[in-house]
Amino acid sequence: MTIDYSLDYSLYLVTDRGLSRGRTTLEIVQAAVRGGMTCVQLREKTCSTREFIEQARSIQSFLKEHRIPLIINDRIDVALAVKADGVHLGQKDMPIALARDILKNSMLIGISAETLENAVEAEKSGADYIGVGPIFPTDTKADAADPLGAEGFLQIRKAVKIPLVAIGGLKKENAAVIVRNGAEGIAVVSAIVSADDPEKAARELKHIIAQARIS
Ligand code: TZP
Ligand code: MG
Repeated sequence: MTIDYSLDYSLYLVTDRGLSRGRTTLEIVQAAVRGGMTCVQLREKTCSTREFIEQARSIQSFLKEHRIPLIINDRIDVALAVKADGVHLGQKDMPIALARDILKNSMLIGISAETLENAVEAEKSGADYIGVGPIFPTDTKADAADPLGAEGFLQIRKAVKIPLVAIGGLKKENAAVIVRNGAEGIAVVSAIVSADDPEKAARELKHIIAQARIS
């Protein structure tokens, strides 16, 4: 896939306006970038197509200045329209083969995996990375599958080679074990989006990730 800057999944922010306590997506993203966030997925589950595009545009120039990839959740049309760096697809979204046919190598494709089988299949189908989760219990996603736990994540790590971004209930207290179990990235919603101080939350998580990599 062609993207002009190097991909660093280390601290992957997934947005959620409903949880951001009145702060705009741009405010959350700017704070998270100051704290060391490396990749962002814009996740808009309820708004109109037009508003989704406006949300993407509201953060895109800032992200470009900071060479941070913008990944769009679910919507290939929105990703194409705003020339995002990637799209993230769940198990019920467009099948990756069709998505790749449309996107060719113009964009990253990330796939959500809730099971080992999902992850193996995603790798076989040519995903650029896999979002694995939920790892721990979470209130953020209403229809989340059963948590995989650190051990379930490790089994997936042993089965696939492409980058894995762990998601679901991740926070300061439990991120290190997942990094040590081989995650390229830690993805969070509430730990940053709902934090009193999103910049500090991002900085602390980034530090924990860096420490876990060398321990
Ligand atoms: N996919 C699996 S769990 C999840 C998503 C989008 C939500 C993660 O949110 P949080 O607040 O980081 O637990
Ligand atoms: Mg989806």
